[in-house]
Amino acid sequence: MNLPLIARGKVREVYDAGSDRLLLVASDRISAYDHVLPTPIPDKGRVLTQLSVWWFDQLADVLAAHGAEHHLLSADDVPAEVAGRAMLVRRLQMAPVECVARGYLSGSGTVEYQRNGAIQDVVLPAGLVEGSRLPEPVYTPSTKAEVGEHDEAISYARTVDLVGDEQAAALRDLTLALYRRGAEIAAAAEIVLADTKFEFGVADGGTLVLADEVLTPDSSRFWPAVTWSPGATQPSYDKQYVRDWLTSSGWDRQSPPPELPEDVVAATRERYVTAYEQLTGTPFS
Ligand code: Q0Q
Repeated sequence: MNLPLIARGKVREVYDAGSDRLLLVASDRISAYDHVLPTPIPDKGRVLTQLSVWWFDQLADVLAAHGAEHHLLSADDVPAEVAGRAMLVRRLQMAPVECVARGYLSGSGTVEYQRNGAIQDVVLPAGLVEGSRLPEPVYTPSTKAEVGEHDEAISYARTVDLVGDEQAAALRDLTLALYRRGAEIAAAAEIVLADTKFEFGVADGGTLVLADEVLTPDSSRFWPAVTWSPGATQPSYDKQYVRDWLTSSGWDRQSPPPELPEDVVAATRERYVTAYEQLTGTPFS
């Protein structure tokens, strides 16, 4: 593709598409335990791109109710070599805040809760365990780390320092509203949307614009509802086969990761396709 590369993440790239547009391209790469694995998952890029496209439509009324927009221009008008796995989007001034909403206690959130009885500046009731559903979804912003680094949790007050009172409140309120709608739709598809990360840009005049990928298994924790059981680490809807095989392979999580066996690749591809079909109610093609 002869577009200038602007940024390359673990599993995605951003290209300059000219006249204030970008091309977001999702690869078939998969990451686990902070490593990009050498074995691609066929169609992962297409499934996650088509899922974002579907979510932009599903969330349009929530965005409108908050005077916000989204950045998608087209998922069809893209170069043939990335057909189905690229989005032509509006180039935005990105807000310097990763907008995370959590509906369940997990990962770093659980560690922090066990230490402080709170997640960032939100005090939580006693007795919660790994996987517990939170009484209300919690907004836990972080700063954008350099590529390859981990995002750093920040307080709501810090977001006010970064973007001002009004935009900080708008980011929080919109993040929670979008998460609630997403969690509601996911629940109907027997998927627990445990948490998610949104990125927003700002259009001329200060309008918030939902950007990046949206409510995918790469930007969110998806758990199968049928196995949800607080008190232990929940199985990942999409990555559990990969994680379990990597653990069984004896990989030390430091050296370059091993190739995945075909059956793990096929089962993982099936998880992505099934998530798409369960959520959207339409066959993936
Ligand atoms: C923008 N990214 C993400 C990224 C590496 C994606 C820049 N509409 C936009 C967007 C979007 N989306 C971005 N910048 C300006 N306008 C998004 C984090 C990073 C690979 C893929 N980077």
